[in-house]
Amino acid sequence: MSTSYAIGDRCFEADGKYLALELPDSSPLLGDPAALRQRLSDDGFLFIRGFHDPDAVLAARRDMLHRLAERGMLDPNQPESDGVVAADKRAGATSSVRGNDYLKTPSVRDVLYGPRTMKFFDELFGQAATHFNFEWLRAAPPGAGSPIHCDMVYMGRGSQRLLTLWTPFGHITPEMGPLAVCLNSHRWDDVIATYGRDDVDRNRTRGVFSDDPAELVDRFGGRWATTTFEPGDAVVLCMYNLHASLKNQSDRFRISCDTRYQPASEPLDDRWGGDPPRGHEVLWSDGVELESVAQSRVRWGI
Ligand SMILES: O=C(O)CCC(=O)C(=O)O
Ligand SMILES: [Fe+2]
Repeated sequence: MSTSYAIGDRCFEADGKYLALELPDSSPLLGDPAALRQRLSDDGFLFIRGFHDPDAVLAARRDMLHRLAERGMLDPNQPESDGVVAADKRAGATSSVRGNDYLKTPSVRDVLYGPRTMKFFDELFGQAATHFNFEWLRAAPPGAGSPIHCDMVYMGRGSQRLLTLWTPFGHITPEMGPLAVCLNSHRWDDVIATYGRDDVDRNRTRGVFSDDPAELVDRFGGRWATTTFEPGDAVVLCMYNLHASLKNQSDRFRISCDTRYQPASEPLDDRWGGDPPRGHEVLWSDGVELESVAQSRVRWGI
């Protein structure tokens, strides 16, 4: 087991100044929407063990692994249930959220949009909830990791009460590159008032706030935090929480999905509501030139 983890190109020791391998656990608040709302506003996220039915999550995982195996993505000499990536699929693979529709099985949708999940958001919003029609499904191979961002810049044209749900499909250790949240980042007003007002398609950016995870600790006073996730666990994120993922240092796919929920009565960002959803008009176009993070930082003045 390695005790050093990476976000982007920076390595951090476990449970040091930069990275905690522990997330505050909000599961005891389940069933108390007012307390959950308060915790979400205080912390910028909720980590809830047993959010989903673990058996349903494992059934969906089995279906996805089977489809990955059918496509030759898994090592045929290892148990399919381990999700070990085929040797010839490791190098240069990405964890793109596009082209993954074949993994979005009915069992996956049942977990993400079934009655248990929708009831949670109905109660949290205090009114009927709805969801986007796009699932950011990630089968992240060895070496992959997500950059530092908040979600607002990708989906901010509709309801401002939008929330993200990050669902790990299986047992995900820190070695496997899970979601990492930056504690306190939802309170950084200067960041929210500049970077947080961007729209990746309008501003032609990748949506990344910084390429240096240490900067968020040393300069802004945050701390990165993640944990070992079990089937059934989930994280609810507010739109201004800065997060990333650790780099996947294992030989397995890290399979997770992020989905979005909002009050049904509020407008939906028109990129994500259609069937099929339109998606990013600029970010996902071929050949567009995007502003670098360094250029964006000058524009934001931070
Ligand atoms: O799973 C990841 O790598 C990133 C997740 C994320 O950005 C999100 O849930 O909004
Ligand atoms: Fe995100």
